[in-house]
Amino acid sequence: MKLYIYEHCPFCTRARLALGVKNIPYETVVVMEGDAETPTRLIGKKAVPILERPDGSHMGESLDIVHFIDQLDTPMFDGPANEALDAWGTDAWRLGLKLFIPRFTKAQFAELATPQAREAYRLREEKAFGDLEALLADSAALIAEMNVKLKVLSGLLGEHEFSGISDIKLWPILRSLSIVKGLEFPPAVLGYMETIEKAAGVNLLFDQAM
Ligand SMILES: N[C@@H](CCC(=O)N[C@@H](CS)C(=O)NCC(=O)O)C(=O)O
Repeated sequence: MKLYIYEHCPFCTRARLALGVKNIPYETVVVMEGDAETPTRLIGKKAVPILERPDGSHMGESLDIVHFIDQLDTPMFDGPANEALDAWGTDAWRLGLKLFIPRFTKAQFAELATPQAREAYRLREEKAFGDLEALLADSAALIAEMNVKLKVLSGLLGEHEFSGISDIKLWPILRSLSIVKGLEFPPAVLGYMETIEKAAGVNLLFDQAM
């Protein structure tokens, strides 16, 4: 199977995570930012992730892809959600975006490998989030706020291990946050992030934290 992605995209990470922890072989195809033609040809709109199924057809929507992947062998993600983790993710998402989006526009990702692609991405995010430099200038306050939330998450995680759909939603948010220098990931949160990184074969972004 082929998975069309942007490397930075948290929704794409959900699908990569599901394939990785289920040990299902797949090929990734990075769609360049600014390339509307490829996704539109495959699913009729400009969005990733896109899965090419074994029969050659294509599907979008990360959670639909995860569900499809899950049904290919013994299901892992069809149990009850962890409502506390889901609620944490919903609450942390808006603040998280303000931290990781401006950094993503400056980071090293294959979909940003040309100046045109990087500019297309910067413009897309500027349209959605406003002045990205102003968000970066506000980092200290945003980081302090997120550090409080990470402590709360640490209490929720405790001894929790990867067990289902709530992890498929939570881990990509934490991966995205790993590009933010100055965030303090409590040991329980960091352990969770690193264990899943190894199990799924999807990299965290600490090596390019800024
Ligand atoms: N609901 C979709 C959301 C996917 C999504 O928003 N993907 C972003 C990338 S992170 C995207 O493709 N944006 C449109 C664009 O590139 O213009 C899903 O869960 O798959």
